[in-house]
Amino acid sequence: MKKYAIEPAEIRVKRGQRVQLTVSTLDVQHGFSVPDLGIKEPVQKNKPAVVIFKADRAGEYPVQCSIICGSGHDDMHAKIFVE
Ligand SMILES: [Cu+2]
Repeated sequence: MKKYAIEPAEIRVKRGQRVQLTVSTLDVQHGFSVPDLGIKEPVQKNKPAVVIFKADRAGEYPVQCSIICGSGHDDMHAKIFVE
């Protein structure tokens, strides 16, 4: 994560599979949030967040930044595709 983007913008995973993501920030603190999966983890500089989840339903899950990080905060989006 960085001001103001989440990369990669598309993450594809398999339904029913345990997924582990390591999320880091290139600048300030951000928050890795996937509301539909119940994920909300602060991501601090030099302290990557490890997020583990399993999605049982196929579909698109929006990812956003949950910590106000500046003027472009609302532009921080990505999507998890569960296939
Ligand atoms: Cu942010």
